[in-house]
Amino acid sequence: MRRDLIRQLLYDMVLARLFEQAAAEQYALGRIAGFLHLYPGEEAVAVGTLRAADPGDYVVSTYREHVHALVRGTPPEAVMAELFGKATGCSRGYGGSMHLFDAERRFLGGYAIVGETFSVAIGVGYWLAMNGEPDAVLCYFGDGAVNQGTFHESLNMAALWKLPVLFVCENNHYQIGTEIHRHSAVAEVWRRACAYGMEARRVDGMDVLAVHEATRDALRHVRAGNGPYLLECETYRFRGHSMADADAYRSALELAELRARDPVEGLRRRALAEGWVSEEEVEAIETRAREAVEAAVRHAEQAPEPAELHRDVYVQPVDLYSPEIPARRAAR
Ligand SMILES: Cc1ncc(C[n+]2csc(CCOP(=O)(O)OP(=O)(O)O)c2C)c(N)n1
Ligand SMILES: [Mg+2]
Repeated sequence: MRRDLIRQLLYDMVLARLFEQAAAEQYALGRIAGFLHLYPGEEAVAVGTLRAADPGDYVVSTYREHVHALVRGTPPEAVMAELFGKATGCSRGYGGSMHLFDAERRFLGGYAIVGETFSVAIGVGYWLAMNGEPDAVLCYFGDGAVNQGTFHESLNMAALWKLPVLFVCENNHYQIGTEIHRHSAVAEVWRRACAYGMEARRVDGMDVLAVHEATRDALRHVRAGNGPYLLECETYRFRGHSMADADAYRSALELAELRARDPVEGLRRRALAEGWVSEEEVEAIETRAREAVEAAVRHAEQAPEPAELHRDVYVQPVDLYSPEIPARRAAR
């Protein structure tokens, strides 16, 4: 195993975990508005797939996409500032948590609509195929998206026209509070690709090395002109669906069993046991990641608001805290 790759994966995994923990804290402090969907438990999927991709490949992700942007290389400052809605965010503060965008790194979003990523990805794939470009598209989606019409329509077109798209299912077994076997007649997502004559497989999404290897194989298939591929990564989220979710639909036993398979801890343990990294190297990696997240939060706190937030938007300025408001309401 290449030691530099292991160190990179470990850094990405630790950074992902710490970044999301910091985002949860900042949300609780009221500095992040709107919905916030976090990734702890699922890190091996974004890290394993994106570290196996080439920098020229395009990425289309869902609303649970902070880690995808980070692994792609968007600076943590630019991601955190976007969550804060600040001008230095990667979408200049206009997008927020669900709409990260970084054209320079071919990170094409951040989509809040379930099933929206498929049609964007096949559009890019079509363009790549038409122009004979060597790049591929990585298209992320949750288990909850596979009963949307766009899933089937896009898989059909991608297979028919042999588009260079790698469909990556982040199967965390839940669509908000609904477990997959309650919403899907066929709960093994990878098997659905067979209906379109598409190559597919399932991989342990809690094991970053397994995800990395499976992605390399899948992308080799795609780049060779064989058409699209569907990779189902079986994973689990450790937190609620979003910060607004009380997470009351899972048993403590279920959570405890899956937390015991923590993908960040798993990689750290294995890398040490195999002698791929030393204790000192792990410590240095963790320190570097912690400092990067702290710097990102400091940056986001101090960054300016988007200058043009209210331009072209009709607003009737109202001071909600004015003593006149309750008086006006009472008079109505
Ligand atoms: C078309 C559409 N319907 C409903 C919603 C509301 N919604 C937001 S997330 C979500 C669950 C999606 O679950 P899944 O695809 O498994 O992704 P996960 O959140 O588990 O990563 C739903 C139903 C939406 N955003 N878009
Ligand atoms: Mg899900």
